[in-house]
Amino acid sequence: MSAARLGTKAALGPLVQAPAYDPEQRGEGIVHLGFGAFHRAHQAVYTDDALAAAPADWRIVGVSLRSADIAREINAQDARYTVIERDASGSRARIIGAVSRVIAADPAATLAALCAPQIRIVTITVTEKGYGIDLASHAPDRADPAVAADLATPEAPRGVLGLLVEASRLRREAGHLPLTILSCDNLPANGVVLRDGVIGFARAARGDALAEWIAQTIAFPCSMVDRITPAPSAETASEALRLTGCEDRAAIETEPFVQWVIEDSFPTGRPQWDAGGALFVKDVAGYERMKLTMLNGSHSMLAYAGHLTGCTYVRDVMQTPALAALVRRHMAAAAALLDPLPGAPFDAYAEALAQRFANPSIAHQTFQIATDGTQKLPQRIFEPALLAIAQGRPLRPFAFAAAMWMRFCLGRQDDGTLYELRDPRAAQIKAALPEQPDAASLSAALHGLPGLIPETLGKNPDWRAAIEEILTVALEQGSLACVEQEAASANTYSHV
Ligand code: CS2
Repeated sequence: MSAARLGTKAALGPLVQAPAYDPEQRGEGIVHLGFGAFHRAHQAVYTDDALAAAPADWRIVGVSLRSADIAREINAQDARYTVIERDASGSRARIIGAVSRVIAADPAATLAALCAPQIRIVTITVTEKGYGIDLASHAPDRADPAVAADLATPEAPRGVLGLLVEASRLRREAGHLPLTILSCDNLPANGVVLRDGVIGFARAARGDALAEWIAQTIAFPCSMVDRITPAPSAETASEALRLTGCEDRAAIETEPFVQWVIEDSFPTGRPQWDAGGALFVKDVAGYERMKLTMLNGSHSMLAYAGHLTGCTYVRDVMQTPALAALVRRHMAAAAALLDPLPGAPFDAYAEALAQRFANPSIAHQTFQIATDGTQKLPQRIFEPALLAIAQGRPLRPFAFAAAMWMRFCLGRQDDGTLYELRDPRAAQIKAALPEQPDAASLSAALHGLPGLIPETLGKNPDWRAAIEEILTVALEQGSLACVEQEAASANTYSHV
């Protein structure tokens, strides 16, 4: 007999943690844009804890902006899904009740949800590229197709900025409470970036009055989010079945660790996310820099170096001594640039990160992390590199990460195996690549991409020399030799 589908009526296995409240008795209060695995493993879990702690109306209306699949599957399960936490000690399953329904790639229904009077918060996980904001100037990126379309027809928006601005306009007209808009993506000062993008879009699409009203009325708190969540696989679904006894086509797997640091600026109220361990602070910047440069920075480095040397998963990287040493070197170099953070010693943080990366039960693909390098490297690698130059600290670890990305951009492993370059600027990268790349021509071509590598960094002779030296070894002796030589000399360089 086939197993029952997960839902309000499904019988659960004895070891599963079910919602500690009656989800159907809680109303909606949040719209979430970008209903992917990370949201299901992170903000939705915190909201589930908040709903269990206090009887308030904060269930989430999920919005899947691009695909209809997840909405169809999860709505068929009364929006219930399984979160599986995995580590070396085993797997634990929990059913989340915090989501009320999911809207599938339907802009009109999304706008209607954003305008509903009971909604007070919009949370967002759309990845770095999903906002349509130029990250250097914080202006709406008119080359982004959704931004361009929404500027032409602001009354029928489909992109993030267009939806937020039109919803703000309509709510203002209707006299509803303004929304609080909370970005949960890995961007530095994510709330500030989003605020500037939304105000810029409002000014361009609707004029100064709406832009000013948004600037005066709407809060855009910054937040730092963290939970390593691989894309769910067929194994995730079979593990969910084993643990819950139910078929679940929206299950996700993740690590036990979870962290959320949020700027406490919610004029129209918020869930008790602190019940799930969220930390509300005045200023998120220190936490954000620590996470972006130590975790995400070393992640990007190991993704490129790992993929090129045949490590499919992050855990494989941590089993490879040379790569693991480079991960630790990178974290130490990033930590050295940070202002001290009370209560968060960076060496302990680095040690915990190394343990998390090594989690043998999490299959986090290096290729997944390697996507969208042009959107990730500025805040993860280039900004810390500039800081290292300014402070006279080691530059080499950041140059190594950048060189590995450049080598990765060639789209082939040392044995000739080809892979796809997944990046919104992939076409530009390919067009810029030299036909017969050597270290100098490859580095020059990628330094020439407009607006990517900061000019002061690109003009720094130490940076350029380090990148060319690393690329020369990678291209002439192979990626593995390059990684091994880099690790062998790491002690020397760490004092440069
Ligand atoms: C990763 C992040 O894919 C990536 O670029 O670095 O998604 C990382 O796993 C999360 O930020 C962890 O919180």
